[in-house]
Amino acid sequence: MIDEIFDRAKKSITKSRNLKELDDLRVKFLGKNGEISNLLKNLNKLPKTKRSEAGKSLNQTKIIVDNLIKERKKYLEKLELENLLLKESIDISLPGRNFEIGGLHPITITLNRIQSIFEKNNFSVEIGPEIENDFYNFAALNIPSHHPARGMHDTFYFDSKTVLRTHTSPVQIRAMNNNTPPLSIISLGKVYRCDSDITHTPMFHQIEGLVVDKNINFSQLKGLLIDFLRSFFQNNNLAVRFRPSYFPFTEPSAEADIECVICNGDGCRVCKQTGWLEVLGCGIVHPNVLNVVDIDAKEYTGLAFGMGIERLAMLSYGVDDLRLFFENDIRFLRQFK
Ligand code: 2U9
Repeated sequence: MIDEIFDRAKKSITKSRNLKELDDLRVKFLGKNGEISNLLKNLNKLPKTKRSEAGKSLNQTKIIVDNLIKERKKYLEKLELENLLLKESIDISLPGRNFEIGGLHPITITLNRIQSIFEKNNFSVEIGPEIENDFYNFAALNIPSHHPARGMHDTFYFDSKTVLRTHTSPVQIRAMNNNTPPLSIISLGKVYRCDSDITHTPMFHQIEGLVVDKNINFSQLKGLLIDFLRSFFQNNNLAVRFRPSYFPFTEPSAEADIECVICNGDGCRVCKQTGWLEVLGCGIVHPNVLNVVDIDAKEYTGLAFGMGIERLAMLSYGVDDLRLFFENDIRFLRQFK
């Protein structure tokens, strides 16, 4: 009987295919109610003379079956680990999953392009704080309180003296305070105005330039700006015209138009059938502004200009809706890579 059990146990242990099957066999043969354990329990039913020998042989069989199970367990564990490793292995020779490389925002690209054109002409870049005080944002720029020109700038106030800068001009005041002329600088960055509709956003980007030197005049300012506009719009024959204008910080002041880059001056929706597009403002720095920074306005002249980056980006890329720059729809941005 014990031999028959042993044979069956051995065969089924050798045939077991996984740890679960093997454990079932352990319970079947060696468990509390297993076949071998039951025989051991029933030893007392044998005649006394046979009990000892049968007990010995049963115990030996039990040990052998236990060892067979342990060996098989080791083997099956190894097999299961190998299968797992095989299943989890990755083919490192497969090509990687593509990921999209980001690009610069069109406003950043435009800022960088403008900056590099001015840097080639020996302008250096100044940056300054976006939170300004009344003095730097207004008073130093010939815009005292209650001056009607304050109405030109819809200002975000923190308190009666602290504002979000409405232009980058305060940066140039600081630069004149910290340097002695001659100087050629540009300031660029974010500016804020409390204004929001289809053509205005509460935050936009500006670039302003300032040249302070002796014996310079409006002709040089015009030449500088015409060269810049032709370089930026990549057209050496681009027509540019200057119209008189008013800014509190420059006198005389002008605005510059270029021939419409959409219709080449023929008249279209973008240029409102005029053939011209306004692109910047400029002028000779007002003597009051030079006086504030202790520069003698009789000896020195300041040439100043300013432009909105979003407008230049729209015209150079043919974008007809300002809001596209702020929505950051990836399908729009992807086109500028
Ligand atoms: C100092 C003195 C003078 C900067 C200037 C403009 C004219 C101008 C506008 C263009 C479009 C602002 O972004 S916009 O709305 N700017 O028209 N800016 S002259 O004049 C200065 C700057 C600093 C010390």
